[in-house]
Amino acid sequence: TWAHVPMGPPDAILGVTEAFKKDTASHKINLGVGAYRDDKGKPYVLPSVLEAEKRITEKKMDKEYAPITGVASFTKLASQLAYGADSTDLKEGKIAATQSISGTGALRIAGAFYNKFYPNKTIYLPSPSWGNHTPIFKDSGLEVKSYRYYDKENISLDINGMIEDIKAAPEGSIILLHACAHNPTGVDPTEDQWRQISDAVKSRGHFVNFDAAYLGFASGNVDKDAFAIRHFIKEGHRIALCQSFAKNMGLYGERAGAFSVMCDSAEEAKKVDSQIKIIVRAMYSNPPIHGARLVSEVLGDEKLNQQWLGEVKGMADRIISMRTQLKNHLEELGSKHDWSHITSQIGMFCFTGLKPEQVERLMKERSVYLTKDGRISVAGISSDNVKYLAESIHHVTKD
Ligand code: PLP
Ligand code: TYF
Repeated sequence: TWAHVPMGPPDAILGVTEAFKKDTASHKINLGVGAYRDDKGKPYVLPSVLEAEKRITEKKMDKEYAPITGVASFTKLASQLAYGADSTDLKEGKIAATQSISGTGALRIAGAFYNKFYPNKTIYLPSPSWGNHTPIFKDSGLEVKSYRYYDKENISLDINGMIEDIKAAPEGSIILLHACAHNPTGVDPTEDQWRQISDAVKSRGHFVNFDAAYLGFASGNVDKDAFAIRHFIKEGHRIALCQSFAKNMGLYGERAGAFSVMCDSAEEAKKVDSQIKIIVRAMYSNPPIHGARLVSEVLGDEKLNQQWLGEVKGMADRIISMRTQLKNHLEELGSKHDWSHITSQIGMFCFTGLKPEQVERLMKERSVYLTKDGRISVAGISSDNVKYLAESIHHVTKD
């Protein structure tokens, strides 16, 4: 029956882990997937999350289905985190929010919602963007196009190209913006550049969907990382937002996320909410409860919330420290290249500028695994492997 089914290619990012697992070298390093590791290279369960888990267990809660749009306390707190606890739109009930199967699920609901209800079916992604964006939106029935984002030459934001492309897109297009810690480049607009982007979007009447998978991870401060989202709202944009708690709360496999749509009135939000329910019902009926309960417990308790903020900052700071060490080692080794982008980029990833042949050599000759585009997950670097990594990068870039 299935003989005609062709073999599909592996996921460009998760495929790197497959190759890494097959390597028997003891000094091998996996810098492919963006998952946080502690300085011993181990997955990290946040102590605030462990405490929340303990409290939830003690409550002996039932395992009944959540409503279609998820655990209500979770969506409320997730929205407050992004929009600000003092957001008037939130208080006035103008934001329709639903729990989602992490960030990916939020993006998929967004795609389905736009395909059904937004008149313009084209979504513009930054070039480059997270590898899953294109398949998610194509699968949702949208047309996917891109706007210039990354300037390879100068290893920086191509702000002029970006503004030009946003202005050239047909009026009322959907523009996807990474709220902070752009994946894969680690290059974010400055606050002043965000203002320019907001103006350009407004001048063409575009609709913005923010993807916020790293709130807190860019700077260690959630409010700072939510600047773009809140600035756009202040400027009168009616945005939509896809949130993930995979990274900032370390809840990867728990799949806790949210999709929210800002409406003109509470009445409009109720109608949007009713349609999101119809979309969700047909896709998976209702979301998993455990991760949402964890987030809700952490964000809803003043002390735990403070503790969590400290832990997010701890993760962000370790990543920043690894960037500095990697760059210093490369300089000490006498590398003639300019590696300043390693420390100027932010978030979990560093877009090294390594060419596909060099990436290939890193994997083959040094057992250092990363994606073909030269992106490394800085979270995979530790005090124990940073020197070896610098030597390896120097080895493939010195001539
Ligand atoms: N969006 C971006 C930009 C990401 O980097 C990721 C990966 O973490 C996601 C969305 C969604 O990931 P998840 O579905 O694990 O929350
Ligand atoms: O970019 C990353 O590495 C993360 C994790 O299919 C990820 O966003 C990667 C690939 C994928 C799902 C998540």
